[in-house]
Amino acid sequence: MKNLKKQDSAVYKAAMGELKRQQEGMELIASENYVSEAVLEALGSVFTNKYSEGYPGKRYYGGQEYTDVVETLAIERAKKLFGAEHVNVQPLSGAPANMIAYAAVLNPGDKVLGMDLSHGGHLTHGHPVTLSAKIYDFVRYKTGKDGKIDYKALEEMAIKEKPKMILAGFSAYTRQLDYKKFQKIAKKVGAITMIDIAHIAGLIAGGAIPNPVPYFDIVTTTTHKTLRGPRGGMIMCKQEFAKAIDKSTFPGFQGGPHENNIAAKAVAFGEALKPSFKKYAAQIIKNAKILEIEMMKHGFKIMFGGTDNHMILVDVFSSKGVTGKEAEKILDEVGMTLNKNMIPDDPRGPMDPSGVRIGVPAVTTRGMKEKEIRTIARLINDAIENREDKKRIREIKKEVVTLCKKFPIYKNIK
Ligand code: DSN
Repeated sequence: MKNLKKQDSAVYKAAMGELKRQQEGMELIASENYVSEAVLEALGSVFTNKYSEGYPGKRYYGGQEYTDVVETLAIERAKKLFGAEHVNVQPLSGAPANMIAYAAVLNPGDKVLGMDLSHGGHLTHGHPVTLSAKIYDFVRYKTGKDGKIDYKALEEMAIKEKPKMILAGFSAYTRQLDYKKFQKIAKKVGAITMIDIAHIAGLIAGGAIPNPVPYFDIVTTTTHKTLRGPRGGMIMCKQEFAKAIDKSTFPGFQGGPHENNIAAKAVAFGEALKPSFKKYAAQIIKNAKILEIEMMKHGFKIMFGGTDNHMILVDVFSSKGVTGKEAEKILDEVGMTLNKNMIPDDPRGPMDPSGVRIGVPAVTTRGMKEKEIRTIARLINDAIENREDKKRIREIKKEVVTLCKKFPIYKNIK
């Protein structure tokens, strides 16, 4: 960053601070990851200067010979990764991708059956504080006593409510979804199927969990979580929805796509097509399972009966008498970053809930495996149990930094 350093020391200093934080900190936020330096270079490329409203071959402005190349590459690589019939790589992120998808097939007032937020769903799946909830009528399904989605209740609800869309997907649910059941229930009531795979896209691309794309009409995702690409969104769909999705993206919601971001998506998808990404995705699953087992050994209550993906949801309040907010803060102090999270039907509020969500995609990118995950579980437990002991907290922080330095990232950035 030599030009930045010379020209704008304030921004340079902040960027270097963030770099150090990422290098020396243990990133356990389930939705975060470290992109490759090639992805960073594409993001910082001159594509950021270009307006390219429209789609490859059908743009509104001239000078598109290279934007068409990168956007087509991103589309073709995504099609290959997910076996999708149609792909739109222009959505700026996950929340806009979901709004674009709803608007493509729904009318104001239409009913959508989506997952309850405290049971692992997502804000953009119709939480009352969002615009989508003001436009569409969301009704919610939940998990059952065994921690898994209660598909029987979901079916009964679908029959009663007759939604225009059944929406699958989550940001904190940890079990494998039964794609066929969603498809069967939707067929029974004549609903469109949509799934938001933002969290699990990389696991699907790497073949570590089953691919929902054949079973759903519309599939939205972000590209920056397990998929390890730049911050952005994407929509895949069956051919019959292609026109509606493209029109809803542009000109419906967005103007000029961010082609630097699309170039970086193409690079990330190229990486995900390599055999090494399969190994990465498989290791994420192994690491999350070990984390679940180790955390249980340390006396933590794991929600949903365990994990089949990249994260666990832990009820720290009933396990250790510490709230999610307090746990997040104490772990921040030792350099372990995660987020407080509601547990199903949480008796506490969203700003200070009972749980924390812990994900392993970022530490797995660093190369951490089973042995390090055991250490991570021990350090989390140590920090929470010794939260009043300032000396012990300082020692844990040192251990965290030492472990992170053994698995360096971004060695060439300065
Ligand atoms: N903020 C992302 C997450 O943490 O799940 C998605 O909204």
